[in-house]
Amino acid sequence: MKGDLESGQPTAGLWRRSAAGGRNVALLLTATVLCALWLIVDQGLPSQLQMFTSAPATLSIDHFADRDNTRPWPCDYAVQKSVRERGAMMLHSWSDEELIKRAARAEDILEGLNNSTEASRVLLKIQSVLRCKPNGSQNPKIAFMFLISTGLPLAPVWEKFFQGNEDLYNIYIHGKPDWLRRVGFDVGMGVFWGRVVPSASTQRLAPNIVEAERRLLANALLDDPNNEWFALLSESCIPIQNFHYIYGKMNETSNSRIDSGYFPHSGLAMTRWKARGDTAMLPEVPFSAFRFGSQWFIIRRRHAVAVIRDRKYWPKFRLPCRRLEACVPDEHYIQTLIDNVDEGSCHGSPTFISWNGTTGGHPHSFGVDETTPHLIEAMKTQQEGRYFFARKFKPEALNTLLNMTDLLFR
Ligand SMILES: *[C@@H]1O[C@H](CO)[C@@H](O)[C@H](O)[C@H]1NC(C)=O
Ligand SMILES: *[C@@H]1O[C@H](CO)[C@@H](O)[C@H](O)[C@H]1NC(C)=O
Ligand SMILES: *[C@@H]1O[C@H](CO)[C@@H](O)[C@H](O)[C@H]1NC(C)=O
Ligand SMILES: *[C@@H]1O[C@H](CO)[C@@H](O)[C@H](O)[C@H]1NC(C)=O
Ligand SMILES: *[C@@H]1O[C@H](CO)[C@@H](O)[C@H](O)[C@H]1NC(C)=O
Ligand SMILES: CC(=O)N[C@H]1CO[C@H](CO)[C@@H](O)[C@@H]1O
Repeated sequence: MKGDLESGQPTAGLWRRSAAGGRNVALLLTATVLCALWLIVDQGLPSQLQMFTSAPATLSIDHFADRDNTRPWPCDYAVQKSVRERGAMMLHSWSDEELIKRAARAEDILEGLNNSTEASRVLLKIQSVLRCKPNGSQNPKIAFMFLISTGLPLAPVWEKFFQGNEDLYNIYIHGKPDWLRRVGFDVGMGVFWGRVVPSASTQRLAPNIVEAERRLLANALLDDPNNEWFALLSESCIPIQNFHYIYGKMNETSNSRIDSGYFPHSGLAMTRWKARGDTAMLPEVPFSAFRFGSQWFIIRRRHAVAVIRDRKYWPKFRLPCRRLEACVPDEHYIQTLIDNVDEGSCHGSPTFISWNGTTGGHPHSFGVDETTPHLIEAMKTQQEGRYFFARKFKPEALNTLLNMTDLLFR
């Protein structure tokens, strides 16, 4: 299934049970609970729920369309639950450009930058979505954004991590469209069920990895105005601190946690900067503005918003490379953007990675035998507990890790 990205059209599809057999056929439907509710309210209830059981190729929904200004917008917990149970999330078929434009516009309204009459109506809707969140919780939340290829083998570790913190987080998953359609997620995936955002193919080292990151950020921004922190994670990643430790650490500063180094004398940094052409990054991104760091971050809402509002840096970082492996935009783009718009706010990656004895640019992957209490303890206490997450762990390490959750989440 090529062409999702090339055509600029995110996949439309639907998670549903196959009529023929017990197996789940996963088709990806693009929806936010937010948009789904808007759609439902705009078009009447409850017959429109049928929409979630068939798989239209495209849906034309105007996020801000308001066909009946006078109708109150009910906070109907049952409707929300029903939408979730069907696994539908992110019900939209917008191009990336449209998605990002809408997320930026919604943010303008939330921040009071747009106070037109139309905007105040939209704000009322956003606020009633807020009240629609489980029992009206207004807590700041962490958006856990999983950038995966073919599954979440360590999901049971995450389930334990999330347990008891339902009001304090949201989950978003970006996967390989082919795989999602073929296998996908099942209700058995617990908290991960129904959390997939419209996804498109990605290749290692290519700009489309960053497109996936921007897509995750835009969906998470739109989905819940209470999302205050945005963590990017991979399928081989585990949490190595308990939920409250991470929440508390993020809540006590206004900074983001992302690697953003400046290496004025590094040949590699210079090679990467020049990889699109000797002067291709000029004038927007002089070498002195160019930053280098790990892809894995947890950033504040204002920084996530800076990414989707950005029109200065992304057009440069998405330029084609002279050689595919030369640019690595996921190690430069967000790092450069945040450090330039908000200097000194980056404070290093939250994710422990081991480069011990590795080749080919892949970090070390811990197997069963290496996954010992000693290793976990060393990761947890490294640099006074600065790491929240660790990668990479092999799927086989799952049971060993589950056996150690007391230590992991001490
Ligand atoms: C809308 O915002 C502008 C600029 O911030 C301000 O000048 C104007 O008074 C505002 N209008 C209303 C109705 O609040
Ligand atoms: C303000 O928000 C409304 C509703 O989303 C939108 O139609 C309008 O274009 C926005 N105005 C500006 C100046 O962005
Ligand atoms: C987050 O920080 C605010 C302000 O410092 C504080 O009032 C609040 O209790 C903190 N929340 C949590 C869950 O720690
Ligand atoms: C790195 O690998 C070497 C050899 O395999 C091993 O002796 C050493 O303990 C490892 N270091 C870390 C930090 O894992
Ligand atoms: C789990 O821990 C118990 C007791 O410490 C041990 O006997 C068992 O082998 C462990 N299982 C795995 C899969 O590590
Ligand atoms: C924790 C809690 O109070 N949950 C309640 C939230 O609201 C729904 C719907 O009203 C209840 O069913 C839950 O028990």
